[in-house]
Amino acid sequence: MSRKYLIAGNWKMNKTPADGADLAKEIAAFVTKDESVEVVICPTAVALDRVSSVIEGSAVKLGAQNLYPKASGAYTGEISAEMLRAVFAKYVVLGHSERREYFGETDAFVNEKVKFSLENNLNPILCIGETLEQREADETLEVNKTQLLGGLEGVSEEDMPKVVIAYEPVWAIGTGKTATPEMAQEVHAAIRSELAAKYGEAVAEKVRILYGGSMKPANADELLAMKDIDGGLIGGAALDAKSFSDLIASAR
Ligand code: 3PY
Repeated sequence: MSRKYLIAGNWKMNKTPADGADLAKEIAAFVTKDESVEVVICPTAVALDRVSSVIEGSAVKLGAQNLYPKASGAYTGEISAEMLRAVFAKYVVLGHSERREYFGETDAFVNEKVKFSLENNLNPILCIGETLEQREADETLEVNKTQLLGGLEGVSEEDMPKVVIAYEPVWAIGTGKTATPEMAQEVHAAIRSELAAKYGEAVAEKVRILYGGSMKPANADELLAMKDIDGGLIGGAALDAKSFSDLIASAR
């Protein structure tokens, strides 16, 4: 497989800038310059600048947790792509289920953000995933297909290698429950085949599909062993240097 594993820490609304800087320092010390795994950390907006300074010159990359799809202006509380680039962010998490659930983000809005991030040289990590109710109603593949294709509407074939997909079953987020490797692989394979149908096999083979939802050192090896799982978008286990470095080690 030619895809490089990606381990991305989604810190959510945790860590002050000072605490984030301490954690980033520990992570940067662990990640080597010739790292076989791509490592990204996504602090809160107020910690981005400080964390960026700490990881400067290391192999750790910076990601943001959101952006607003307009260049600038009267959008109180929002953050632009230019601001993210100014702190050297490379990635941006978009469409996380928490944003869909608590902030009413729709596929159409997530799609605007995905396109805007690509136009502004930021790599989107597009999150998709079904709820427990949807899984129990046997709608898993359909729901993920709708969110995937909705989020990628109008994204060109040339841009696709810059896009990362994160499959995060909502019922496995913050619950301690994880999809079994086989359950996750089934959805990852379906995502890749949707990508192949839309963009062709060669493009689909290049796109990294991360698993998210209570990925931790105890289950990472078996998840990462699956053919179509190319890394993880990590929640709680990314907040601790030891568990995050164990996850990186699992991906090496
Ligand atoms: C989790 O693992 O809890 C996540 O939501 C990662 O984004």
